[in-house]
Amino acid sequence: MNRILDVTTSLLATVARLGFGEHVGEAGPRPVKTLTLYEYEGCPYCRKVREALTVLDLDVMIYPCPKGGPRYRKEVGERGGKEQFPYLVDPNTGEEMYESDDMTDYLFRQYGTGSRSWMLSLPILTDLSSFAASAFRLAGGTRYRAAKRPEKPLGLYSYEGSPFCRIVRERLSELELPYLLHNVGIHSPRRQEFIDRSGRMMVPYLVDPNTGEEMFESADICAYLDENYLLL
Ligand SMILES: N[C@@H](CCC(=O)N[C@@H](CS)C(=O)NCC(=O)O)C(=O)O
Repeated sequence: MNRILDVTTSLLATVARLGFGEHVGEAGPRPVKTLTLYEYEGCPYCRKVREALTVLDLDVMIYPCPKGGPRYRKEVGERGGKEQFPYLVDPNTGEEMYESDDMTDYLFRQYGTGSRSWMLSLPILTDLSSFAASAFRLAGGTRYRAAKRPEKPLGLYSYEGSPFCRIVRERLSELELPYLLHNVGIHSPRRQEFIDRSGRMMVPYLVDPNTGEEMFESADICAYLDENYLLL
């Protein structure tokens, strides 16, 4: 896709959700172990859960499950009984669940201050606006493209509402590359730690422990991922 169109449609996806998933909200207790989410970027229900994770300032291990993906879809079928996404695993409580609304409810109760944000609670409109966001992106991140499996999961500093981060998450999703998603939304207290590591506050920022590469710039990151993992 042409770069200007790519960024514009990604911005429109953020606007469709009124910028929700850009700022962190009030956080509650912090999990000791990292949560796991099976999802794919074009799925409107998965977006709601990722938004909640940004607002609650939580890291999450992402296993992308694009359509046609040979790896993690099966895993969900084996764990929960069906290949439906998103699927959340919380090793801190032993909870595993389908249903995005149950997940956002659970996350705000467990790691927030109780009730979930109104942007995730509007009857019809929440889902409709998330579908609109996916439509602006022509369901980017939905279809698997054959890729090498990395030995170690990658790392991505990101936040849900960033148009540039979305472009990278879509590519990670299409290539079915597992990654630790470090959410550093606006006003996240963890931003300083990120700046100490990377030198400045800018996302997306990719960390690849398989090659030792670390980099900013969504276009460069996508090119890097294609070059290192895409199988032609
Ligand atoms: N009510 C469920 C709906 C989930 C759902 O329909 N997910 C779709 C993706 S958007 C799915 O898993 N489709 C099967 C597939 O992708 O193979 C929720 O909110 O989590």
